[in-house]
Amino acid sequence: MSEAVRHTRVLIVGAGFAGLGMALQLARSGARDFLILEKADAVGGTWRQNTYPGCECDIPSVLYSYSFAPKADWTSSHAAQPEILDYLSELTDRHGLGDHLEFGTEVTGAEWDETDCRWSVFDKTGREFVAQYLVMASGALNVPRIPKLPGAETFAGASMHSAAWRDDVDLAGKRVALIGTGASGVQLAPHLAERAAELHVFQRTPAWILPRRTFRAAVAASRRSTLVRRAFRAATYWGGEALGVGLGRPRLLERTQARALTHLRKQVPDAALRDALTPDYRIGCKRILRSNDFYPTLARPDTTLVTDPVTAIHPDGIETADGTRHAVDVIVYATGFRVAGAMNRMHLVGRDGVSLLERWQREGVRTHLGVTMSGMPNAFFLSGPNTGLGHNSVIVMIEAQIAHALDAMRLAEVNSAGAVEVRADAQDAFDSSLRERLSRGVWSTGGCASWYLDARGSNHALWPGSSWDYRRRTRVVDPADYELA
Ligand code: N01
Repeated sequence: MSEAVRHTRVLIVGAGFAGLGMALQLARSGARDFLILEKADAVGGTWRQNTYPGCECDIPSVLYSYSFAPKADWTSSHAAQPEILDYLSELTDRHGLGDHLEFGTEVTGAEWDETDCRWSVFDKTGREFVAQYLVMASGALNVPRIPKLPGAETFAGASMHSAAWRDDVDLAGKRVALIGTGASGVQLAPHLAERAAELHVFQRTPAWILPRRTFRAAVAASRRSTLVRRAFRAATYWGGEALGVGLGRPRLLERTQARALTHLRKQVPDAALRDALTPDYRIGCKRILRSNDFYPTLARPDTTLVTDPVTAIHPDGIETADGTRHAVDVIVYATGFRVAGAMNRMHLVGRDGVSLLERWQREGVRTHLGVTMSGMPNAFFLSGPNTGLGHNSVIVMIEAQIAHALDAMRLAEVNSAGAVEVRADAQDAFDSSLRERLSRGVWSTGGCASWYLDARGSNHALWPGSSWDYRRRTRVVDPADYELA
């Protein structure tokens, strides 16, 4: 016999940073009727999933908690993964969010019921949930991308993706390959070198790397706001967030690039190695990384940087385009994620029975502020399209999205409406200005390939401005942008 349908006012998909933040804000407003469905058996999302050695927040910790649940006692200026996960677990416990959580529940789809103004949400086992509001907080970067390399399945040793770290694989005395030198790879490399007998780093494109500044970690509550403001300004202007706009700040671009080159020169005395590590595209085009120990790792005698492209995997190692076979015992893929991975696997059907993915394939990805979508009444997306940041704290963005979604719900409530939906013309106007700004930014003009761009070269990942700008635009829900029914 099938289980009874469960009804709730707000259904949140995902118990990571975004889903928990939304739940907490609902709880703080006095709401009790909400449910969080989480496919794993614990909270934390990205910070539960990524447990690789060296995993830490690459922006200052003071920017990595919600302003409505601030943490002032980080033990390090760049908090390590366990401490961030603890923050999320504590937040869950302290605010009684556990009562609203259902673990082991993988949402596979949702369908809008026009008559009742409700979402029917289905999980993998066929269970049904009915909700007035649907909040998608399933994360943007959580489906690992492992390149399809010929022979990969024949590899005799252990292999793993950075987001599926295996503690059971002992690296001591092993020859380890690290494929990928993005944000995860750069954090991993120093720790792999410490544990392994040999480390072979396979770099396809060198990253721009700035020194990692340390800030005071724990701060008195009274000083927190000053420190947050300072760290925020630093992350915005010197971490390069403004570079997203790119052409608007050419001097800043040059200065930041010069700082990165000085960092490289200071840390890598060997000219040939330095050449191999020097990017040939404009800074900001890919995520700017911060590290003080990646370059010194590559200078270690037991570490080799390989720049020839990987062409095949053999049972005993990796082959590169120059014909060399690199004998290794373990392969670590730090090769990134599929953008919007989890959401792209869900079957979301909005008004008039239209599937969101089919519509996006036909018309392109369009949203209003990355949070709401025409044809998807009462649905809100956290970390949705074009709300990622290349270089600053994504928590600031998520917080703004939560506030916007709650405001839209309030707009419906105060008008006794059953449904709130962004108007198609408001969405089109937002999309046009977004595309225009993106076309002028460094991601379109910087001369690099990156996960920010899809197969057609369109950027559906990042916000082309500062997070202040995003906060300003999302702060107030303009009733003229929304239709009530
Ligand atoms: O993934 P990436 P990531 N052969 O896509 C390379 C967030 N994050 O997991 O540049 C060889 O950036 C690829 O090369 P190329 C953050 O938003 C945050 O590192 O495409 N190499 C690149 O070097 C970040 O942006 C934190 O030429 C191959 C690497 O793999 C996002 O997660 C920490 C290859 C992938 O880099 C993703 O970062 C960590 C191949 N066939 C991550 N295919 C924080 O601290 C791919 N590569 C908040």
